[in-house]
Amino acid sequence: FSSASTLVQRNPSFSTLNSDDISYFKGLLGEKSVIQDEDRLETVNTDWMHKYKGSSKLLLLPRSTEEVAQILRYCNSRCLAVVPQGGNTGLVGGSVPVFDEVIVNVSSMTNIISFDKVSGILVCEAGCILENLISFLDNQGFIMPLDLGAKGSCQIGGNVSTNAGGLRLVRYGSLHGNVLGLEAVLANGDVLDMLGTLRKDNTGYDLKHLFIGSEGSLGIVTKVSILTPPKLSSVNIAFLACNDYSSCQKLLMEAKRKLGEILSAFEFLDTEAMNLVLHQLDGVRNPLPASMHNFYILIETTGSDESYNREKLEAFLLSSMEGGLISDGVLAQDINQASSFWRIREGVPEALMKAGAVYKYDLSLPVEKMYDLVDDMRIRLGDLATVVGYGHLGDGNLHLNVSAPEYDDKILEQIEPYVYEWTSKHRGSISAEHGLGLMKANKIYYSKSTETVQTMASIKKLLDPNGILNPYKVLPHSLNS
Ligand code: FAD
Ligand code: 2HG
Ligand code: ZN
Repeated sequence: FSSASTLVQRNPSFSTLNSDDISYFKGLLGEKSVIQDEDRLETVNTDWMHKYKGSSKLLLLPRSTEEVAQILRYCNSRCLAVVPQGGNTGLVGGSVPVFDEVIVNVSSMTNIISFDKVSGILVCEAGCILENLISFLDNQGFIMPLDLGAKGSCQIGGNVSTNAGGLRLVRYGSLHGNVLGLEAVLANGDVLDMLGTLRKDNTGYDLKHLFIGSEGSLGIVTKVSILTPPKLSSVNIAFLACNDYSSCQKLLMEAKRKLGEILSAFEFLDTEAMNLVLHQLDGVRNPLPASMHNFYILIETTGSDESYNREKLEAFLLSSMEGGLISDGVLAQDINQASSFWRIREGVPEALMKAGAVYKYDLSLPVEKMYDLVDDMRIRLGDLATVVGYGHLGDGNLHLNVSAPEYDDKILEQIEPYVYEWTSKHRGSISAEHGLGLMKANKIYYSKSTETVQTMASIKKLLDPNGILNPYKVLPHSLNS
């Protein structure tokens, strides 16, 4: 575990929970939604990686926006710090308390408020689990514009608050484009109704964007309005091998040009990532077993005409094979094979977890340079650890993971600040899609200018003057209280 106290000091202006507070919350929410049970608290105090651990004594489960508003109004007046938590699948230590913050989870808010079949606009409460929304929409003939490996646990409110990217961004773009509106509760309990369902609305500042990706530091998201694309009948998936990174890059350029509008995912993993998945996860096999390849690419196409799309994809694969860009490949023949390909790519985080200690870096970098960093890290770390590179190549997003039997300061010293400096030098982002959380709050300057960070801190002060919402996260600790 990362010991919170070595990273940051508890803000002394925050109060400590007392029995009057507990009585207040029980009166407001009822006994069942005020959780003090030790086992449940242990779970919600610990993040998905088992790397960050807080010591909260209270989990609150509001059922309505009004309850969220009353909780925050009370916490603000008492100066009690709060961590908004969703599915707790975040990977940067943002979703768990650092000290004794009160955890607020909108997991009981799971209503679908409306779905407009003409426009594809879905309005729902923030506690809806992503996979449930995917199933709901599937029945209506639509899909979510985002998909990620954590879909079975993450909540749409958490997705919006992290501005999650995921596996379909290359086709549908980010949540800044797809979220049409939201409702959020500010630290003082004020409810901001920005729950628009319009594609176009230029009436003043578009404040919803502040909440998309602000990781619970500006308000609790309670409702979301999201534009969903129709489900198209033809989906094809190819699992391909490339000998070198330069071929992966060229393949991406070709895919954008030749597959064009039907391209819906372009993901990659290197041989180390593939090895981990094969060794750590049950029932996974390499679809290209003839030999180990240096890189694997998963390409998905989605379109409305099966024969046209299949022809297009097959022609692309043939020309890529003839041009020497791919050394081997297989097209999924049925839905089971398709999901087995996805299982390999989506299984990498789980395989890394099972392998032991893991250091995660989620970087946006120019595609051309991206894999040089993985090579550099291998040289720096030698036998100390296994360096794994994979991610959303189509979006220029590298997931650099360093896996070792256990956490070791010697390893960390070889990685940081080297990775951040490297990224900054290439004008990349030190957080492409996972956020800053606790892990990278102090690293923000590698990707943002001083003036920009100051402006962020002013906005935080305006919306949350006591700094009760997700303290110690996102903004550098010097500006966070
Ligand atoms: P949590 O982890 O609970 O919280 C994340 C942050 O959002 C915290 O700062 C929290 O305070 C805040 N928050 C949560 N709910 C609310 C709310 N209602 N209001 C205000 N703030 C809130 N991420 C990607 O971007 N792309 C991926 O492809 C991807 N794949 C993943 C695969 C696996 C196996 C795992 C474990 C994680 C993956 N993630 C990915 C990271 C993670 O799933 C996402 O960040 C996700 O959006 C978090 O949602 P959550 O509901 O679990 O939020
Ligand atoms: C993914 O794309 C997730 O699989 C997790 O964003 C990335 O674990 C990681 O580094
Ligand atoms: Zn990812």
